Amino acid sequence: MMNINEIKEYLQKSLSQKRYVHSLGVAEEAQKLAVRYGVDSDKAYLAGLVHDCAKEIPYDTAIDLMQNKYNEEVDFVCKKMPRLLHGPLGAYMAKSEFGIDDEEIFDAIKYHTTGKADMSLFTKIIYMADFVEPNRTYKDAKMLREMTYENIDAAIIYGIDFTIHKLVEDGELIHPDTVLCRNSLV
Ligand code: DGI
Ligand code: FE
Ligand code: FE
Repeated sequence: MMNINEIKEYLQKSLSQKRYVHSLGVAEEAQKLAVRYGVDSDKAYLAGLVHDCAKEIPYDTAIDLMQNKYNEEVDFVCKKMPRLLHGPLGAYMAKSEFGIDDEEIFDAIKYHTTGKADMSLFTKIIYMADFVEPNRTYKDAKMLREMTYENIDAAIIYGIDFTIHKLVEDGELIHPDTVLCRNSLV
């Protein structure tokens, strides 16, 4: 496995400055949430750091890598909304590029955008750290950050409802995992 500094160097080269700063923010928020909820905080930092490693790969490359390098089917919604692919693709890349061989980290990166039914506490932490890291400045960020430390399930429902509202407003497709995630928590 690459060490943390090597991973940071790699990310600095492959992400915009803004996205890199976001990744550091997610790493730190995930670390704190891990302490709060009693899961491995070094592992949470690492997962947060790399969660968006595939974010700036062009969509046609992302689809090609998923299908032909990692032998994963790309579902209908992801074909129509290819930005959703950076989660699953990032999970594979964290393994193959950084040598991070850990099922919990793989799952957390894979589902960090949509969520999924019955998420592990570790996966929930990465999902919410992405939502409330310190560089997020939307109106409810502070409130949602506090909610995340108090009741992470309630915070996830709040976040998903916010996302679904926005998707409906914009006329976009809702991924089945987004719905399954919400249903499993409501
Ligand atoms: O990568 P980030 O910007 O840090 O955050 P993210 O991975 O959570 O991605 C957020 C984007 O993903 C946001 O524009 C909403 C979108 N998204 C989340 N769930 C769904 C979705 N887009 C579609 N089309 N369908 C979903 O179910
Ligand atoms: Fe993301
Ligand atoms: Fe992110």
